[in-house]
Amino acid sequence: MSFTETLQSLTGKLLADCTDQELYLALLELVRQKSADRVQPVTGRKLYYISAEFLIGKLLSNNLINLGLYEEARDALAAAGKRLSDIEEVEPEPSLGNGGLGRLAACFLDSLATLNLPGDGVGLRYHFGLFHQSFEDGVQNEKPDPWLTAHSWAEKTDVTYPVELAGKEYTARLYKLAVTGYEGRTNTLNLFDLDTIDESIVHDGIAFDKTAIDKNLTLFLYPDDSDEAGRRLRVYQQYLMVSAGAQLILAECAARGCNYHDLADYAAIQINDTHPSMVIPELIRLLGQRGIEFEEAVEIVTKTCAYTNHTILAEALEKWPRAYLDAVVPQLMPIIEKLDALARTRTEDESLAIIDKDDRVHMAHMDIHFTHSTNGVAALHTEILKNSELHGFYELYPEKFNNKTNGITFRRWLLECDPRLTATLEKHIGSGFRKDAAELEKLLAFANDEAVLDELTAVKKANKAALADWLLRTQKVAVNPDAMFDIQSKRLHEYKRQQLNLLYLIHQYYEIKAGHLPAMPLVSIFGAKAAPAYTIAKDIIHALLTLSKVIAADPEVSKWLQVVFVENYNVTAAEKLIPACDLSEQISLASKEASGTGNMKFMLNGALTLGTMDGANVEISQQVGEENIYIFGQTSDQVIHRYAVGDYDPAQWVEGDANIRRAISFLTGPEMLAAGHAENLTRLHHELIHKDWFQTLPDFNAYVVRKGQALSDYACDPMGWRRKCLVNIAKAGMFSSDRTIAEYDRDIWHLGK
Ligand code: 26Y
Repeated sequence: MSFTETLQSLTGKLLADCTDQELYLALLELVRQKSADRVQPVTGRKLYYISAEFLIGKLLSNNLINLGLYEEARDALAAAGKRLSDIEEVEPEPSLGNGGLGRLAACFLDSLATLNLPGDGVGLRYHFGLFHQSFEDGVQNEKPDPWLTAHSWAEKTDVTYPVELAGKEYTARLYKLAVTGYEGRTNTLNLFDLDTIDESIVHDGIAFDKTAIDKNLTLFLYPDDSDEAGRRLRVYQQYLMVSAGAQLILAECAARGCNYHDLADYAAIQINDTHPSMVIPELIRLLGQRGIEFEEAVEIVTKTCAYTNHTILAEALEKWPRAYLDAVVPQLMPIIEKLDALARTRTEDESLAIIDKDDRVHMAHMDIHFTHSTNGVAALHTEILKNSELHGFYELYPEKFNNKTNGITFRRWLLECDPRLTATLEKHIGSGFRKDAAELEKLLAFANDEAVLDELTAVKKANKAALADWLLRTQKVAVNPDAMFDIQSKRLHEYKRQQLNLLYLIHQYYEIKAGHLPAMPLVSIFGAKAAPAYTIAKDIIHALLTLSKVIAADPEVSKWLQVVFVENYNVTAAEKLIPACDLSEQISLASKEASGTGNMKFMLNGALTLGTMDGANVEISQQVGEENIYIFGQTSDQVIHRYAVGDYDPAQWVEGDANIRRAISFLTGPEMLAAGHAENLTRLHHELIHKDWFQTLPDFNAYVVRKGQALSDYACDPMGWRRKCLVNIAKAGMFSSDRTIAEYDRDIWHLGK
């Protein structure tokens, strides 16, 4: 049967007569059948990647590419007058993650299946993923973001497990979502849910009654935990995930012949940050029920589990008040106490204990004591863990610490989102890079080939035109496609320093007014969601939206400068923005961004990075060489030192620097107050002058200079710029998640053996 005939047999109609919705469902069904053919039996050790977030994004195109059906589907549809891109729009995005950590988990699943490794995900089937963001009157508004339509990728199963929460029994039901690999096997993302969830209890945006656990437990992905009831609900969610997950793991291993004593020969469990940490005491409890004594259970679990740390921000290292755990998971507390006592026999250092003197349970401490591996997610991050944040643990267990620099799947972040670049690359270096990303280096042979450089420029130009169309259609803004496209897209957080970019834009506004024109026009594009309760983050969004209005209303400035804030930044929007970027903003305060993965996506798509020596930017800079990246600002050592001395006073920087003073004062000046809200602007102004916890002001001048350099290189030395872009693409191979997963497997998991 031809592809067209297969699809027609699924829809029962001629393709030309089908709606996009009907075609979407037929393709979904076809992908289901084809991916089922690639399920493989498991032998030896299998990975379970447990994570509260899997930010998988839309799946149709990704699955078609991985199954080798993309071109056929596109052409069959085109022959019937249909466009695959229209059909993609029918699919709702499953936004089951907040940002980098969740997207990393999704990239890892893709690479595991591509490398033919047995590795499944374990998580939760949230009914609403991360909230839908809209801007009203310059302010972020949150609404639920449904993705579970009648036909969803996640299929209901008959498998259920009992889970006891606060002394009451609930039934966790398993849903399975097929994970395809590129020319590889099909693995599974296991998602748990309750049958009793009631979507109708959501009111006024994303508010809901937080006490009715049977109705709300998996209603939402948690965007933050700013209130007590919300934090308690997180504990409920976490335990549902790990208890059902641990039961699934034990059942699968037993079915393959495991007698539980040899669990580590059947399973490797990766704990993605501290959210799934309760899997450690839960497994010990379940092994106990199966007749294994505490001491042996601890050994088995330590051999089976490994932990990844994704942050050094103290507020994100989970510490649960013992009272919460006593209330929600009383069955775990005696085990956690025994683990605490055991840990105390290994060290006298009170700061390494699991339960501290204020009766808080340190989840990361439990992970490090009772797993065999602790890894950071970029070289600098791991060094900071070893030398400062987790130094005491490093002294106790040096052999447990290792680095696994993050990566991204090139199937989604190159083949799918940038077909033009993919085709150009294939024309010159063949298609080997699809499976072996290191082959991108072959492109270096063309670094001085003007024809190839011109082709790459034409690709970027076409991608920018496509983004301009999309912005016009979805955001109702027109942008100048001949300007430099400068993009900062990531969660809104003070440490990521969107406010530094804001101050730069105000600075440029003044410079242009004073007749100091930039080397070329700049379109500065933002995409970011702020946690609903994160006041200052929302104030930064407001300031950017207000500045955007002020500039747009000023013809003198708007010829040179435009600020665009894209609504509802998500994976789908990222796939539009990234291929069209010239300059990638990676400007976190050095030492604060564990790795970053957006930085890798932009680089791979031929953008140059303007960044600090933070996270994986350090490794990007090593790969491309300092002449092919725009680095500025304090080093992590300088930042850590400034925090240690504790004498940073932003007011002094404001006093001592006329440019800083001018930019900050503008926030509460007449133009901004006329266009925005005094409350938000005044609060941000006050925060920057009196706190500036993430040291924006010491990096301000270096940032202005470096960004000016990038603009003038782009405008005045186009050949030089294009060569730098080529080097960035060619050197992106090391940031493939295939490389990352191969390293996890080599050093930690040893799958299939
Ligand atoms: C405790 C709870 C509120 C919480 C929820 C989500 C805490 C943290 C997170 C998410 C963290 C996260 O996304 N971290 C990012 O992980 C990426 C993948 O390793 C890194 O690239 C990125 O630098 C890091 O910020």
